[in-house]
Amino acid sequence: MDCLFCKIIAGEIPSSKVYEDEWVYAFRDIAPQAPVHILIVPKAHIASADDIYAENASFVTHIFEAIPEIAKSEGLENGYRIVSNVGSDACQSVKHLHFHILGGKQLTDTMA
Ligand code: DGP
Repeated sequence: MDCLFCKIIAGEIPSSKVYEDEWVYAFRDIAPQAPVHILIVPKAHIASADDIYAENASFVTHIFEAIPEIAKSEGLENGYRIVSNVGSDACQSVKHLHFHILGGKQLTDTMA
């Protein structure tokens, strides 16, 4: 499968790793939009939040267990934002489920 994030998970494309376990991989976004901008992805190929089912939902559970650990290690004690773009209206550019973790500054109060 020709998936950029699958290749990053496999180490075929270099990335700045922040966190990894059996289920998830987290790395720094190549074009950060905040002082801390991390992407966290499931190690299984799930195209987007539209493709989460009972059979693969445990990957998402593990993502949300890892996020607070990552936020703590990045010093985001004042808060952070989690974003997942789904489909073209949301400008999803990589078709592998990912959650942006954004923080390290006062974020705007608008999201769209
Ligand atoms: P989205 O628009 O939600 O699909 O976000 C995709 C993000 O992926 C975008 O913020 C830029 C990031 N990105 C794209 N290619 C690479 C890459 O090769 N390496 C890293 N670290 N991030 C990438």
